Amino acid sequence: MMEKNAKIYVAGHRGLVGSSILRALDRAGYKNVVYRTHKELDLTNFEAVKNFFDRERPEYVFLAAAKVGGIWANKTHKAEFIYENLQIQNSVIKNAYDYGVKKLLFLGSSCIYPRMCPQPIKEEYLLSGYLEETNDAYAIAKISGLMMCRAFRQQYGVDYISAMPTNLYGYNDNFDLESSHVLPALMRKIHDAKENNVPEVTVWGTGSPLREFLFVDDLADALVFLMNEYSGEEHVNVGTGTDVSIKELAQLICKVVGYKGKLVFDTSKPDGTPKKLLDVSKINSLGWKAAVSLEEGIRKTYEWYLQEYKK
Ligand code: GFB
Repeated sequence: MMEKNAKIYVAGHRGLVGSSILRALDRAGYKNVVYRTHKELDLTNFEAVKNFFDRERPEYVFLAAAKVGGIWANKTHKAEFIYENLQIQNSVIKNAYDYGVKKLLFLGSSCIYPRMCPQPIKEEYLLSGYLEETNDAYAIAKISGLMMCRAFRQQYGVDYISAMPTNLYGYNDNFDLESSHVLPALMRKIHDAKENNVPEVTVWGTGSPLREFLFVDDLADALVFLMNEYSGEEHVNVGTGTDVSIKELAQLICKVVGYKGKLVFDTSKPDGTPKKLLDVSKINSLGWKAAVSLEEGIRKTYEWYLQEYKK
């Protein structure tokens, strides 16, 4: 268990995941949390990260900093995705080791698994086939981070663990239409269409791909839970165990937003992986389950979008 006064570093605290981890730690009574903005600390700079660890000496690290994006950003900015993520991981994981961090949690993504692997996806399917082409550079970086934690654990005996979340959404998400993931992109498009009385909304791809969506506050609870309860070499999937088609997702967002127009599908845009549903029996058997339904999570996110994002 992390002691309540332990010094905890959350890397990436302004992002979707990191900001949610801060809230979860606060709820759980952890008050000695350190973080830096990107401007204050460039995590791709090994020396800067070394100085930070030397000065702050955190005891626990949540590595939630990463360059992330949706299918289009991943497909068109592969160099940045592989370079920046490898640099961030190398800097943080190695310095955590050099400065005696007690425990580190690395965050991956469900796109690390082979494109056509059996569903639902068990942890053991990692590296059993070819990756999805639209996000292979990002996936290789994330697999390297996971492997680095495993290698450090094997060689040095340190307690570094990895969690693999499914597609995430929630407060502080990226709503930029080019670089975001599907859920915030569709929320923004559907909201704008409603506001401007536009009769139709364009959805990328065929609408048939299946995706599993986890509300980010559920993820953060799972991460604090894993930090306290799990200590193993194998990574742990974090998801809800159910998926929906992109068309069904779009229809659900229309319902929450109150939009009555038509959905049209732009098949010149990629579908990506046909199905990506995590097997969550491992984390469930450890004692954690997702609590927020997709409709409830979309409602909460839309309320946040109306109040906060629009500001
Ligand atoms: O969320 P998304 O960008 O990422 O797209 P992936 C999921 C599906 O939604 C794809 C479709 O089939 C998209 O074509 N889609 C429909 C849209 N309309 C839109 C839209 O307006 N914007 C976006 N972005 N998609 C990413 C990976 O894959 O998932 C990352 O590239 C990472 O590496 C992340 O793993 C979680 O689920 O396809």
